[in-house]
Formats: sequence, structure tokens, C-alpha cells
Amino acid sequence: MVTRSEASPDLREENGLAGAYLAVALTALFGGVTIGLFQALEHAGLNLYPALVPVIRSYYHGLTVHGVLNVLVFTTFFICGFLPFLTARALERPLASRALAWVTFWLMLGGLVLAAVPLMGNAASVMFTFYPPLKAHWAFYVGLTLVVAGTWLVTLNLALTLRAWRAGSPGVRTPLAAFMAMVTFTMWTIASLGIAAEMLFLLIPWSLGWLAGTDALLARALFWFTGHPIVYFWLLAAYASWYTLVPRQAGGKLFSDPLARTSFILFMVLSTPLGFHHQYTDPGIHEGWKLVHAFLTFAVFFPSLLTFFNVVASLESGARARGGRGWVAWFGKLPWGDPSLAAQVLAMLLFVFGGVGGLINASYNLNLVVHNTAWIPGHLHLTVGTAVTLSFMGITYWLVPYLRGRGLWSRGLALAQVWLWFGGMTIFSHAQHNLGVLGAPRRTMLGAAPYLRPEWQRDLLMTGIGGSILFVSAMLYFLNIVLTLVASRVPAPEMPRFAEALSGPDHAPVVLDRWQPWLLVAVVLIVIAYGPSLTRLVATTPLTTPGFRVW
Ligand code: HAS
Ligand code: CU
Repeated sequence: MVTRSEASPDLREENGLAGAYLAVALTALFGGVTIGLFQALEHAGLNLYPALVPVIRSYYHGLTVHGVLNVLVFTTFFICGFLPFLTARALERPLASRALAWVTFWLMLGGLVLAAVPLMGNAASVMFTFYPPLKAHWAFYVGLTLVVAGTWLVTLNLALTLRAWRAGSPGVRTPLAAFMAMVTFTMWTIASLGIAAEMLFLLIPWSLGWLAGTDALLARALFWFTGHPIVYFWLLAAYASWYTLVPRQAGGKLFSDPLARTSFILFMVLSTPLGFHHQYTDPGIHEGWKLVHAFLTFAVFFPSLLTFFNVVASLESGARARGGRGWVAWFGKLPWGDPSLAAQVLAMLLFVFGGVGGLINASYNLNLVVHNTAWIPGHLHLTVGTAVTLSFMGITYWLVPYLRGRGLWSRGLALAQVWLWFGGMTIFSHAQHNLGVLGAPRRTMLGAAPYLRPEWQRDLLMTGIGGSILFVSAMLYFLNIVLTLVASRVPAPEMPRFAEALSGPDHAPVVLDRWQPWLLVAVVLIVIAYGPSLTRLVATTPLTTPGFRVW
């Protein structure tokens, strides 16, 4: 395992690249979370949207910007910056092609700007899932497609880098962080074929007027082909930090390197063939195939359970090394004064509830109770909104100071921020889950709904309170980051070193370092799970649905 404490000077270019991606990611997050405040307040009965005109024209315009900026832009740009950065450190070598890396960045930024024009101009208020027949301006679809194409170039660059490294290090196990980055991008590249097909064959020609109509069901099936595994694209970047850096930040060692590799391989194989769990209520897909996807969803729960076990055991090794005792009490001995560590452990804690909720969503019959209710935003704010976002914030608490060459402006402020996120999200997500069970719909301007029920009132208020706390937390975060960039006088920190493993990579069977067998299994599973349904949908699609602009 590579345990290197400082960047060799020749990785400065990789630092710059990571910094560029981070700048875009954090700008998106700033916009996204700011609008989140208005969503939450609207639910609590305080509609401030009229004051936002003409920047944000309606609740639904705001909700779309909130979703797109947070879950599509922030996550993607963060990951494309962070994982290549980690790979270069783990392999102790530059990316195979820096020129390609910069071309990729500019391509993605160009795509983002293209998509942002209609998005901000209220010409693409179609939510982050952009289901047709809602019809956005073509630039929105083309822009997002360019961003996706950019991510494929990141995959290419990582693969070339790994190949160059392997040529110079025959017989050596791929360092864990580089392995995880490569698995994440490989999984994502396979998974993103669905959205690419939806864009290229349905949405782009339709929005340009080349196709008269569209097909909502086929589009949704292609969307969720990507839309489910994209959540693991986000999650695995956080997992990479939990596995390769957090154990050492906690003062301990990674419990098992082979188990960590097993978990990632399982994600590569199992992430994609289960998107129908978002479409249990869609007509036109056979129940039998939906059930297959339900079972496969239970299967992909397993690598997260492996992660739970492995990460908790690693944290425990750190806490015990720091004098922790008892079965549970050791937890208090973690270095809670380190905001980077605290953020990520709190993210893990809330993720337990996000995971349990996910299992409820995946259970075919229970899904009928929660589908399209506020329960789902309750779930997604624990997962992508906390497990991922709070972890990414925790990562930036060392990454931004490291890249800037100045220490974090205030640790105390960062700790307050992290706990406020934890508390605010606990209140917010609990209220959203409750509302869902009580039948409140998601994606609805509830303050204007004539069917508002009295028993929703308490949880609507709690949504507003939780959301406001989250907003305060986010603003403290940005304040600290900006002050770190411009005003900090604290000496620059080192990058946290990669964790050693109690059971190291040499204990892993060689097959875990091979790619072909796993890729083959992944493709076969996808063909089985999606082949028949997609073939039938494509063969029978009438492409007759007209587009709507309902906003
Ligand atoms: Fe999900 C809907 C099922 C995970 C995100 N999900 C969504 C949507 C989003 C989303 C954004 O089956 C909404 C999409 C939309 O707009 O329509 N989800 C699951 C399942 C999992 C799951 C089974 N989801 C995620 C993750 C996400 C995410 C991760 C983002 C990053 N989800 C669904 C389903 C739907 C859905 C249905 C559709 C619902 C509908 O009807 O629309 C699983 O992967 C979860 C596994 C997780 C665990 C937890 C492991 C815990 C760990 C932490 C350990 C460390 C600790 C340290 C605790 C098994 C690894 C503490 C120390 C101690 C001492 C304890
Ligand atoms: Cu899913």
C-alpha cells in the first residue's frame, strides 16, 4: 500500500485539475443549497418565490435548479476532480495525458454552460429526471450529454494511467485508491449508456423537431438504466475516502483490503441491472422483470453491508488505539475534533437510515406506499444529501487547504457546520419520511395544494426548520472555505496518508485484480435483466407523444 505524505512536485498539474473541478462543483452546490432553503420554507407555509422573480420564476423552476445543481453538477464535477487526484497520488505518477484531462474539463464545463442557459432561463424546468413528455430546450439535453461524454474521457485517462503504471510495476497489486477510482468510472461508463441512448435517440432529435413525438415509457426505462447506478457513482467516491483515508484519519487501519475490493467488484457487477425498482408503478413492463430487478436490488445491498462491517471495524481499530474501550463506548474515542473525520462518520451514521429506507423502497409491495411521496426526498437527502454530500464536505476540509497551501480557516466553525448538517438533516429527513407515509406527494408546491391535510402540518413545519438549519450549515461551510482561500494564516496541511490495512492487498485473490471476468458478468447480467424488456419497448415504440411545456 502506498503511504506517501506529500505531493511530489510533478503532481502540481493534477492539483490544479482537481482545483478546477472543485471550483465548479462547489459553485454548483452553493446555488443548489441556497434554493433548497426556499423549497423547505415553502413547505412550511412561507412562500418566498415571488421575491425571487425574475431569477427563479416559480417553485418548479427552483426545484429543477436545486436538483440539477446538487445531484448532477456538484456530484459529477467533484468526483471527476477527486478520483483522478487520488489515483495520481496512489500510483505516484501523473495522469497518462494531462492534455486530455484539460480538454475533458473544458468539454464538461462547456456542456454545463450550454445546459445552464435554458436551465436558468426557465426553458428546462423539467426536474433533474427530465421525464418526457415534459420538453426542455435542446441545449439542456445537448449540454448534459457533453458532460456525460466528458466523464467517459476521464475513464479513458484513468485506464491509460493504470496501464502505464502496470507496465512499470508488473505483479504488484493495484493500490486500493486507484483500483476504487477505476472501478467507479468503469461502472459509471457502462451505466451511462442508457442516458446517452435516451439523449441521442429520443430527447435531442425530439427537442430539435426532427422527431414528431416521443415515448415516455421507453425514455424512463433508459433514464433509470443510468439513474439508479448514478447513485453508486456518487456513493463510491465517498466510499473510496471511507476505505482509503478515513481509517488513518481515525488513527487506525483499514480492517480488510480484500473485502474492500470485493465490495467494489460487486458494485461494478450489480449496480446497473436493477433500474426497474424506480418503475414498479409504470405500466408496460412485465411484473416478472420488475421482480427480477427487486431481487437484484437486494443483492446490491450486500456490498454496502460489507462496507458497513469493514468501515466500522476500521474505525474501531482507530478508536481502540486511542484508548477506546467497551463494545460501543469506543465510538466516543474517535478524533471527533477533526472536522474532516467527524463529517464523514456522521455521514455514515445517517446513511444507515438511508440504507434501511432504500430496502423499503426496493420491496416491491412497500414501494407502492412510498412511491412518489415525500418519503423519497426523505430517502435521497440521507443518501446523496448526506452520505455523499457531507462526506464530500469532509474531504474538502483537507483537500481545499491542501490545494490552496493554507490551513483551514477555522476548525471550530467546521465542526459546528458538520453537526448542524447532521442535526438539520435528522429533522428534515424524518419529517419528509413521515409526510410520505401520511400520503403527501413529492415534487409538489404543497403550500398551494388545496388538499393539504391537517395531520401534515407538524411535519411541514419541521421540514422548514430542518431545511433552514441545513441552509445555515451550508453557509458556514462556504464561509469557511472562502476564508481559507483568501484569509487563512494557518500553515498548510499535508494530505492525509492512505491507510494501511490489517489484512493487506496480498491476501486478496488475484482474480480481484482482473477486469475481464467481472466486466463479462456485468454485461451478461445487464443483458438478462434489461434485454427482453428494452427490445420489446424499442420494437413497439410508437413515438407519438407530443411534448408539453406545463410551466
Ligand atoms: Fe436509493 C430512490 C433503493 C441507496 C439515491 N435513491 C432514490 C432516489 C435517489 C436515491 C436520488 O428500490 C430518488 C430518485 C428519484 O428522484 O426518483 N437506494 C435504494 C437501495 C439502496 C439505495 C436499496 N439511493 C441509495 C444511495 C443513493 C440513493 C446510496 C445516493 C447516493 N432508492 C431505492 C429505490 C428507489 C430509490 C427502490 C425508488 C423509490 C421510488 O419509488 O421512487 C442501497 O444501496 C442502500 C444500501 C446502504 C446500506 C447502509 C450501509 C451503511 C454504511 C455506513 C457504515 C458506518 C457506520 C459508522 C454506520 C446497507 C456503509 C457508525 C459506527 C457504528 C458504531 C454503528
Ligand atoms: Cu435506485
